[in-house]
Amino acid sequence: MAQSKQKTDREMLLDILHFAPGKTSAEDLLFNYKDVLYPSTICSKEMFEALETFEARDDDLMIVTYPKCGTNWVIQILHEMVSIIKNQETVLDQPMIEFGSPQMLERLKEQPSPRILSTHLNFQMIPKSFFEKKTQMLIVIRNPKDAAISFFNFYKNMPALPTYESWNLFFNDFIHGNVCYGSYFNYLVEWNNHIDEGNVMAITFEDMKTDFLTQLKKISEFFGLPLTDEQLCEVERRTSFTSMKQKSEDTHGKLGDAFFRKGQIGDWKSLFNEEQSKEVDAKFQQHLDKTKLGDLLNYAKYCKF
Ligand code: PPS
Repeated sequence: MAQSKQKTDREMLLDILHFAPGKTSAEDLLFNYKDVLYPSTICSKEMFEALETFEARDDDLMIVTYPKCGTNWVIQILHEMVSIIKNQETVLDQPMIEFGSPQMLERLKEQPSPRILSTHLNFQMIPKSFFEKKTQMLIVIRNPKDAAISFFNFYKNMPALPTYESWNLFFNDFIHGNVCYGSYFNYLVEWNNHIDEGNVMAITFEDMKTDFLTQLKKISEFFGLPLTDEQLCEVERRTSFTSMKQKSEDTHGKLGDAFFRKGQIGDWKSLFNEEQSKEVDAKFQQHLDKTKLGDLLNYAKYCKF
């Protein structure tokens, strides 16, 4: 009898997210760790404690993002770059480092280099060994208004997250940091304080959308993945939104449409009212205006009605 293929840790976690017991209460689906909310189906205190002694490598390729800012896009880009360089298909088999059980971290130790790792954890929660080893870390940021809209839709379409009855209710939690992984603004402020330490580079979702090849070149140089212009064009083709959405059932199973929704800049204008827009403007002004990450976001261009 044909044996069914054993699922990877990543596939098992996608199943957990998809088959979560439906839209139960926020209390069931989220838990609080050090004053930040996390999805309880895939994150745990046990895992966060195990992560404190996680052993990073100096040749890991690490992606750090606040949710909904382009994580899966950049993961795919790095997979394509590494598979072109190694001249072999690489499999998307690695969940975010904070998902699942400590046994998954044990299995990660066996993975050959370069490991493509990612996390939504805030700066304080990132295992110290990444800084000790001077691992290259790429932070991908996106304007807060589109990130909020993307997050709202993700909550709606993800069985493992509570559903909000309205955008207004979600907005209220987003602006106060009462969503998974906490405050968008705290996340960026903390990283902004450390952006010049260690081997960190920041890029934006918006620059990737508007000047993709230049960003691909920056990413390949940052991670020391030398690619010809022709190979970069191949990566560009394989990681366009259309191409990734088409492959999403293979890469993300039944949750493909939840992860690859619209992939646009400016969708926030469809749901934000003027008052909400001004509230985000004020937060930006208070926390990020004239900071390195704030400047990189080009707020005036992407966040004004
Ligand atoms: S998650 O769940 O936090 O890991 O989500 P994340 O992958 O960080 O972000 C999801 C948003 O990124 C969009 N996306 C893309 N946009 C353009 N091109 C490509 N290739 C691409 N891949 C993913 C995805 O559609 C989500 O944004 P929205 O606005 O919801 O469409």
